[in-house]
Amino acid sequence: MGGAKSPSTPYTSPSSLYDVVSGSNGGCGTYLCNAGPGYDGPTGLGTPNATGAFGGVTPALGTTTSSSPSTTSASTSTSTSTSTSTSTTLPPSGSQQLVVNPGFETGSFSPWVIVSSSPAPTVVTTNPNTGSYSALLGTVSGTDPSGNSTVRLGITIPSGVHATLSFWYWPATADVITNDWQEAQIRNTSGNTLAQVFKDSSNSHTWTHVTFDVSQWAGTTIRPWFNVHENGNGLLTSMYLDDVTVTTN
Ligand SMILES: [Ca+2]
Ligand SMILES: [Ca+2]
Repeated sequence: MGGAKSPSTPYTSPSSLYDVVSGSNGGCGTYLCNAGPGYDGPTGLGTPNATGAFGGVTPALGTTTSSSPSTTSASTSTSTSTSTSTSTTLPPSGSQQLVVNPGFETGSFSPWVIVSSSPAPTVVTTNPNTGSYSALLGTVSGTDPSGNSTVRLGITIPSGVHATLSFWYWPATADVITNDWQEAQIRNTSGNTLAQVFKDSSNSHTWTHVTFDVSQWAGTTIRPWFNVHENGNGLLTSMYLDDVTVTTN
């Protein structure tokens, strides 16, 4: 499982919360009394959708604004008083998680795109960071191919927002970085590299968290791109990948 989650984790996991978007418990006419999309006084960020907002598994994808069981003007009416809520620091409103199938919990890649297949990337159950599945790039046993094992996303970031790429990887290698490596890049829709997020030849056998600010590409479509390169010398390299999100605020 992943490491400790910060208190801000729920704000970065809107897909894990059933946002309560309607209802009112008073007449003050502001977010303090009226539920609405995103954060508001009566309902906060919403009711949990499983435990994803707190670091666990997030089964639902994208924003969830309806079909919540037992939401709730009644249960929230006692949670808000003007004396306490006026001191609340408001989180960013309208936060959105843009990656579909971020943790491979469908058991397959779609809508991820397999770019290179030496060897073919696979969705596996042997080493998840959260949930039951993760993606495996590169080779953990057998023959060392010469080539790349690569997957990517295509993410359109809305204009004018701040956005952060977040992912976890678990690397292993018996080789050196001049031969084999694990890496992530941001590419454009032509396949050109916009940024190298990380490049390593690590044998840490540890789930490692990476965040990367992608705000500069707001209003465009980017391709978060993940690769393991091997050189065919018999010394294997691999990387498990999980919980890949792009969150706006
Ligand atoms: Ca997973
Ligand atoms: Ca090698």
